[in-house]
Amino acid sequence: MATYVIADIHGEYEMFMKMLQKIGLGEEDTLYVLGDIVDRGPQPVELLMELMDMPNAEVILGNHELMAFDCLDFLSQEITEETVAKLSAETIGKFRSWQENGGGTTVAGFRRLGSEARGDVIDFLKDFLLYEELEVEGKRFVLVHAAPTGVLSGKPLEEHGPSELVWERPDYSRCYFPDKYLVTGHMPTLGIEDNPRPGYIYRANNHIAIDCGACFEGGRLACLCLETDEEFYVERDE
Ligand SMILES: [Mn+2]
Repeated sequence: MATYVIADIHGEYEMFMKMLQKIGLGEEDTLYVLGDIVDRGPQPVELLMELMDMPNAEVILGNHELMAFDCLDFLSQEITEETVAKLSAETIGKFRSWQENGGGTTVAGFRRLGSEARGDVIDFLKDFLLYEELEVEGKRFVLVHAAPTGVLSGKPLEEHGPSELVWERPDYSRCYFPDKYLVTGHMPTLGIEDNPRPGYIYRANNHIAIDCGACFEGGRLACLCLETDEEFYVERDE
């Protein structure tokens, strides 16, 4: 029985399937997906459908799911005079900023689905966890997409709302939880200053950063086993 964490797959369905093979995920194992499943890469909706069918996958919200969710509900409606009239400046603004952040592949995949499957995708997105706390082999972990904004100023983790957990880049020079490891995605380790191994899992001050930039040139998909601390990687051209 092993516990794995992965993050920021961003539509890289093929790389994800290779990773499942590589770690040999069994029925007794659990895979936590720390958000940003959708957008950027070529097959985000296929990836969502795959995860939906995996009984041992636990999905945690990312900023890209948050952006998608706001818009997909609207997109799945029939286009009528009434729905067009409801197209507020706010909705249009949200849609535009999502598209500027790589939402195109998610919209394309969503459009290919029938109405029942669209409903299933939206229901699935509604059920994403905001974060998870775990104890594995005596070590405690907080799994969350990005930095919990208020923790450093004393706000309890459980009082954070969705948008307070998915946007902020962690400050790796500070320790958020002295007695727990903070495992996050969101910030590709390619871009972490002073990272001796850009593009691989990064550790400092009880942080474990696992977004290794699967959808970016020079990046790869990473997965970490919490029991053994073993790191697994799938290269972009593997
Ligand atoms: Mn993110």
